[in-house]
Amino acid sequence: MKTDVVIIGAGPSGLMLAHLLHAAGVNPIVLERHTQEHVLSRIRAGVLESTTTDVLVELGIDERMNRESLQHDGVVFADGERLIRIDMAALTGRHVTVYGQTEVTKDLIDAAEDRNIHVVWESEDVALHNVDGVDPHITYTKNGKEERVDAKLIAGCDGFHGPSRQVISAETGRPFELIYPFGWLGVLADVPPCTEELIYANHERGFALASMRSMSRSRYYIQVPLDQTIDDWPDEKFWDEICTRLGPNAASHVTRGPSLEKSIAPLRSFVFEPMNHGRLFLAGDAAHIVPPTGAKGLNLAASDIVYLSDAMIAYFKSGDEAALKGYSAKALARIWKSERFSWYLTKLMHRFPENADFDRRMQLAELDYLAESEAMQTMLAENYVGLPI
Ligand code: FAS
Ligand code: PHB
Repeated sequence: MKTDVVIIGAGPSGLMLAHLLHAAGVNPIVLERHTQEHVLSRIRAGVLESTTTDVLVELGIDERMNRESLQHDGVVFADGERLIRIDMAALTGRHVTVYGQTEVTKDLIDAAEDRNIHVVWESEDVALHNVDGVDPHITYTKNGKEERVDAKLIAGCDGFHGPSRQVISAETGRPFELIYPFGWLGVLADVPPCTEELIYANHERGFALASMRSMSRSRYYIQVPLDQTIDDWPDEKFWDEICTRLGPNAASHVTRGPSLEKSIAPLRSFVFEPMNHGRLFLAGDAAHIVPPTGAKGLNLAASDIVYLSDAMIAYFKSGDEAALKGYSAKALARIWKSERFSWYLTKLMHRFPENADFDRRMQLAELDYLAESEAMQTMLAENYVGLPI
């Protein structure tokens, strides 16, 4: 088979790219190792920048999001004593949208079926060949039969553990990585949220986050040591801990209930440079990872895809390769600024095992400054709603 673009991975990156290319008359094929059900079972991001919602609006896939999402004009930071609300709308004129990644992915999948975008689910043993040669192509196995797709361009949208980044040699590309000495235990529960806007808490026992998917479904997180598992956290113990860390004001509004999903995710900051090699272009988690503290992961994937789809469409429409050549540098400029913000918030809001008492005082002084300084609140707000694309 021959096609314009092979996209590896049907997560948000791969699906957004497939839709944008298809809408421009470029012919993509998406290869996804798992089933739709498996992809939709992953509980991940919850906060969307306008970078991401604008893609869904442009594609006309925003109807359910407009109906079911929540608009948040502010975000709250807690230091164990008080709640510090950052009025993002007043400071930046912008807001964030609360609509789970699962819902975004479902809308993209449903629309791909309606628009006959070619997605091959359960494509196994995906391998990339000659990405910098004369015949770049992909092989994979489907129902036990080996297939080959020759493509003009290849998009590596296969996440942190996918094969795309692996084909770029150490002589050609390099990683930058920081691994944090803790993880996030996340719980999803069909109970009303304890707050109307997200609360990020820095408590002496550790970080906590009160988020949501709707006004009847809550998403909570607590920082946990890396040697713990979900078996260490039965529901009641989790509810007790989240109430302690959020502080008495928020805790008084927490509704307890059975967990629908409970998982622990490790935290890392990771960037791979460059994001291209030959006819292969990386996007999303295949090229970078942020700690979820800044709610940037999914939104960075969206900005990569806006840049990459524009560049690919220019190439197929006019043969112009300039934007393809400039893709990596352009995407990395925004990626590194979001990496900084996510790293900064993670350092500010978590207890680090080696944290001396002095470090804790530095965190509390920073939060004290946040409470008093419009300049610092504006810095935080403009990063949280999303830097310009
Ligand atoms: P994804 O990982 O979502 O998708 C990659 C796709 O490629 C997957 O469907 C995978 O099955 C497929 N694939 C992999 N290998 C393949 C192969 N060999 N062949 C074919 N297909 C292959 N971000 C936030 O903003 N907030 C959060 O709270 C948050 N929480 C997260 C929790 C976890 C546990 C993880 C892992 C990530 C979290 N993220 C969060 C980040 C997350 O939302 C990502 O940024 C987002 O999924 C990026 O989308 P993709 O780049 O499409 O990568
Ligand atoms: C979520 O709702 O899953 C969520 C929200 C904000 C974050 C991280 C996760 O920073």
